[in-house]
Amino acid sequence: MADEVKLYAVAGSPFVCRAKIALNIKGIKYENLEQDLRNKSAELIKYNPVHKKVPVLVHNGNAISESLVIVEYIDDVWKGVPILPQDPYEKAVARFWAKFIDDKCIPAIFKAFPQGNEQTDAEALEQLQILENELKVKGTKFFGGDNINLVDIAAGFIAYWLGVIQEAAGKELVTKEKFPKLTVWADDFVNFEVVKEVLPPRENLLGFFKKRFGKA
Ligand SMILES: N[C@@H](CCC(=O)N[C@@H](CS)C(=O)NCC(=O)O)C(=O)O
Repeated sequence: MADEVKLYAVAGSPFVCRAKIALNIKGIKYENLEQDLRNKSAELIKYNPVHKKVPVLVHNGNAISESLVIVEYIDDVWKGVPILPQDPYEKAVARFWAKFIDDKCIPAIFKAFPQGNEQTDAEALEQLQILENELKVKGTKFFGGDNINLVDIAAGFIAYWLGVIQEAAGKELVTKEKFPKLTVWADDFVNFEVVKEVLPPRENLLGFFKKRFGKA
């Protein structure tokens, strides 16, 4: 019997996008179930009763929540192009950076926008500098080497959404001058075929954030 794969999603979410990239890497066909987060469906609440958030992947009736867990699940279930390193140490290192991005980087960026202050800006810049340094030390195109891996997928928010947020807020924290490696990486990431195919249109995101920041 063919696999039944459903993704509970919203179009502009960087977390949903992580799951979409992973599914695209593996070439998995799935049903995209767009959700209204202001009026959550009974199904979403049933499948993710703890957080009631998207993305939720439902594979043959089994629900998996949390985007990074979903990406790892997809990598475990479907062979083909790997998303996590095979070597246990390299795998642990990739999980470390993905967790750093979720626990430190993204929250710091959210605090710095739309306005923020000296302290929030300094905190966001400090976390981003750590990623900049990691790319410099690695000396590779992606965190994953020649190909994207879990870390690149986790950092997709920084590659794509952050630029949109900066434009919507009229505040530029990340510049080419301050973050040369991250800037080149971001460009390579958003133009990587399996990523490009699933990114939400920039105009839609910009409109969404302008409205949210009261700048529409
Ligand atoms: N840690 C979660 C975050 C997911 C998340 O924040 N999803 C947002 C959409 S971008 C959501 O569903 N929000 C609904 C809510 O907060 O009630 C993950 O990685 O999947």
